[in-house]
Amino acid sequence: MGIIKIQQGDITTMAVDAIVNAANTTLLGGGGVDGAIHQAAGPELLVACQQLHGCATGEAKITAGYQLPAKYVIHTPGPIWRDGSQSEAQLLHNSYANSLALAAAHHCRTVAFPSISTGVYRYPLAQAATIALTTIRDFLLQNKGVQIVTLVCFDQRTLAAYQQAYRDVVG
Ligand code: AR6
Repeated sequence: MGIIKIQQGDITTMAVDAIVNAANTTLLGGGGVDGAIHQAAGPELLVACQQLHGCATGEAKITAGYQLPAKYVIHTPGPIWRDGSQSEAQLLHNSYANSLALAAAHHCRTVAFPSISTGVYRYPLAQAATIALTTIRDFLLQNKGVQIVTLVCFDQRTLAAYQQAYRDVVG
């Protein structure tokens, strides 16, 4: 089984095979981690994203990392939280699972995620962390390609939520 790591930091500095971007369905950039990734990768990333013609919520698409230390960026729009009855949990699961499947298909051994949907998209943090950890754990139990998945938490509150979910889900 692979390893799950949780750390505080800036995902744009991660020297891994792939970082995941909490994008929107246009894939044309935005604020938050999406803006930070585009800024650090340089303008070629936007040009590459323009060729992808968007992405449905919960799906994932891949580009190169350009000026980032990461080789690839995997772009996935997570769900916008409404009231929990709009398939938000399934869609957030899909974002993690489809990103990991795409990483494995591109022979990535190391993958880093931000906390998808818990910023501008307002997904409740503890619930999102549990879905993230459960989906990543289940993927690593079955998949022999991806070896290390790092959850990069931008702030202390997010770090604490993912550490708690790790204790609950992984043990
Ligand atoms: N490294 C790691 N995590 C970060 C970074 C960073 N450099 N910057 C912010 N975060 P958000 P969402 C954290 O809002 O909720 C964009 O405009 C942030 O603190 O970036 O999925 C897109 O274009 C939070 O914990 O993503 C979409 O329109 C987490 O990343 C929309 O926001 C996610 O917050 C997506 O919203």
